[in-house]
Amino acid sequence: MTPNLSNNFTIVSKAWTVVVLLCAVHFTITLFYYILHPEERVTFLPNPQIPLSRARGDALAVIFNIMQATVNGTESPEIRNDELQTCLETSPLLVGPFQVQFSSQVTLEMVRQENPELQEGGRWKPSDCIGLQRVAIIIPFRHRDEHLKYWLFYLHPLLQRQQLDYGIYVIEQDGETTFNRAKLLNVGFAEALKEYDYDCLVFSDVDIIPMDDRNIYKCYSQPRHIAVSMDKFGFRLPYYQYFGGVSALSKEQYLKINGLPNNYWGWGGEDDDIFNRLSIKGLSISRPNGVTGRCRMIRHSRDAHNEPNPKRFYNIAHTRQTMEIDGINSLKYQVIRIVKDQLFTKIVVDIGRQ
Ligand code: BGN
Repeated sequence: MTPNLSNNFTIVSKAWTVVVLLCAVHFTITLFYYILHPEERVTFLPNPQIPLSRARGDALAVIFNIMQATVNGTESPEIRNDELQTCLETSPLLVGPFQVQFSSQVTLEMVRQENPELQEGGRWKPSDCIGLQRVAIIIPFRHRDEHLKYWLFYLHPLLQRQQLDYGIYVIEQDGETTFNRAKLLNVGFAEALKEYDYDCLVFSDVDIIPMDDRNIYKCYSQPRHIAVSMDKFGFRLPYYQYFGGVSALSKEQYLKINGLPNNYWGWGGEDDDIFNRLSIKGLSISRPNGVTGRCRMIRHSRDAHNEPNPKRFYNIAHTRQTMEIDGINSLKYQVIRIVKDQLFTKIVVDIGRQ
């Protein structure tokens, strides 16, 4: 190598060393600043309402979690309850319409594994914000385990994306006496409220699955009809007053109408009675639009011991006379047993007979 070239090489090599040292100093200062000024960090983060672990592909979030753990001296940064803010009015986790099909093999064990965050009894609430409402989902039930599997498979993830503080209550009618849907729903109201201070009750048939998570399973200023656009009815309301399938009432709305009727034994009419109660008390019905409100119903043959109720026509013509004496204020039942599963609370109940 000529002396000139050798000199040039030494100068370039020294310059590089200086550049590398400067970068190291800059990185160290930035790192210290980042650790010592946590308040400056949030601006770099995705929406704080999105659980950081779930904001898939966000490497910054992962680094943030690790650094936060280092600063706090803990492995997993727990957010204290008194520091939580109410979740956003519209959950950022919603995906909109999704596929619902009943052909795939679903097992309860699979659903349990896919929902590891569930508390015993099918309870869940967001960990990074306060759920908008405390919602008890009440499902009247008998001999429909096959349907319940699908319901849990689709609804648990949906309710979590909706960021609700919720619990699932399956109310099973004991014995083989004629089925009474509305009375079971009343039992669900009474039992769920013994457990937690729910402010909203969603009454859902076990065979109805929503197809869009923007159809929120919560309460509104007016009673909410949720199953407004079912495949079974050609994705439209069968009639304007229809309030069946899935509907939501706040505790106040429910008490204002003295709960639901107890005297509809067999299929049909109890949902029309509830509609009558609401309109007699001057309440109106709130509904999602026909696209957001799309639902699938699991096809099945008619259940045994749930024949069409011949008294339903007479009953719905007399709601005004019966509603004050028949409802939550006259409810009588006997709890046979309570089963706490990871996915739901099942309450087996003797509600008597017609
Ligand atoms: C109606 C039933 C409802 C049922 C809907 C949809 C009655 C009362 C007498 C007219 N009402 O006819 O209970 O939810 O169909 O299936 O039968």
